[in-house]
Amino acid sequence: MKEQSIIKAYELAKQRYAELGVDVDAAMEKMKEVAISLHCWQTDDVGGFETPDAALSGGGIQATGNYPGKATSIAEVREDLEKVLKLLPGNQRLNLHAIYGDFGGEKVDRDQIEVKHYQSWIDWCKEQGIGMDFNASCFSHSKAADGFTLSSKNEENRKFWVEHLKRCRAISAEAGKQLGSPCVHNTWIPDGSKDTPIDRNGHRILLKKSLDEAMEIDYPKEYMKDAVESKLFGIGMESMTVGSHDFYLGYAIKNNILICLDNGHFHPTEQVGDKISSCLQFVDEVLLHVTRPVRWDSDHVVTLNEDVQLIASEIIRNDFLGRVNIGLDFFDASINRIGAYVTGTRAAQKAFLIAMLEPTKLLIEAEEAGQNFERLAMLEELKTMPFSAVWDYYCYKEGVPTGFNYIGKIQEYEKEVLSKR
Ligand code: RNT
Ligand code: ZN
Repeated sequence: MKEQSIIKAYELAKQRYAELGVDVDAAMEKMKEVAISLHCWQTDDVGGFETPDAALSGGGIQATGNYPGKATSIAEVREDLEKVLKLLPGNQRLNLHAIYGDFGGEKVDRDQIEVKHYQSWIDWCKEQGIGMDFNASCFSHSKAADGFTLSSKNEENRKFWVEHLKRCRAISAEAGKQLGSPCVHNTWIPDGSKDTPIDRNGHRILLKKSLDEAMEIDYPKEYMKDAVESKLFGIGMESMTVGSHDFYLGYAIKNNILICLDNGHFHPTEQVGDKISSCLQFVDEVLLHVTRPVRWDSDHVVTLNEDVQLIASEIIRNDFLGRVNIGLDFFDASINRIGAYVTGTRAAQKAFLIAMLEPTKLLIEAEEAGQNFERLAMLEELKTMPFSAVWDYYCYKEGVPTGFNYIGKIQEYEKEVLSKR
C-alpha cells in the first residue's frame, strides 16, 4: 500500500469519526495500554521441550493438523516469536508454559523445576522489552494419565501436582521481579470424568485443598498474580469437570485472585464479554484467554467476530483495561503457525481499536432515553465505518506491515525459515 493513500484514507476516516465526537488519535494512543500476552504454545502445538519426544496428550486439549514448519527447539520458538513481534503493532507480553523450560537436555520432572530452567526465557523477555506470564503444565504427563491432577485421590500424584504449582508460582514471582512487571500465573487442570461420576464433591474438596496448599505463600502483587481457569468440559471429560466455572469463580472471590475466562470454555450461547462486568464486581482483576471455539473448545485462530468484539467493547466502555489481563489461547497446527499467530493477534487488536472508536456516550444517551431503534441503527452503521483506514494508519505509524501486506512477509518467512526445518 502506498504511503500517500494510507495517509489520505486516514485523514478522511478521522473526519468521519470526528463527526461522531470520536478522537481517532486518542484511540491510537490508548492502544498502548493494550498488552496482549502471546501464548508460546501456538509455535509447536503445545508440545514443549521437556523430553526429546514431548507431545501433547490427555486432558481434552487437542491440536489438529500437521502443517510443516513447527518449532522444534527453544531457539526456534524464540525465532518465531521474534518474527511475530515484528509483524504486530502495539505491546505484547510472553505467555510461557512450564513445559517450555530450558532444561538443556536434562530430564527435570515437574516437581523439580526451578527458576534456573526459565532464566533464559526471562532474559529473552528482558531483551525484547516485554513482560512474562506463566502457566503450570498439568497435562501430558504420566501422573495425569488417569484424568486427575490437583484433585487426584492418589495422594502421591496430588502432592506431585501441588509441588509443581508451588514451584511455578515461585518462578512466576521471580520473573515478575526481574522484569519489573507482574507475572500472571494461570492454573488450568484437565481433571474430570468421561462418564457420570459419583464423587464430584470429593474431587472438588481435594482441588480446593490442593490450591490452598500450593498458594500458601503470598507473593507481592508487583511480582506475581494468581489466576484460575475454569472449563465446561473437555474431550474425554464430557461428564464432569472438577474445575468448573462455579468452582473457580467461588475460589477466586474467596481468595481475591484472578478468574481466567477462556471464551472456548462455556456453552456456545454464553458470551465471555457479558461475564467481565459480573466478575469485576467481585474480584479485582480477570485474565482472558481469547480464542475461537468452533462448535466446541476447538481453539481456532481468533477472528474479528462478535464474541471477541463484545469482549473488547466491554473492557473499553467500562475503562477496565487496568483490571483485565489479555491472553490468547489458540493453536492451529493445520496452517502456517506464524500466520495463524499474527492473524489471530491482529484480530484481537482490531477489536480493541474498534472498541476505542465507538461513540459510547451517544449510544448510552440513546439507551437511557429508551431509543432502542436508534441504538440498534447506530451499532449497525458503526460496523461499516472506515475502520480499515485507521487500522492501516496505526500499523503504518507503528512501523509494521499494513493491511494485506503482512501475508507476504509470512510467506517469505515460510520460504526462508519454516520450510527448512
Ligand atoms: C485448556 C485451557 C488451557 C490450555 C493452555 C495450553 O482447555 O484453555 O488454557 O489451552 O493452558
Ligand atoms: Zn485457556
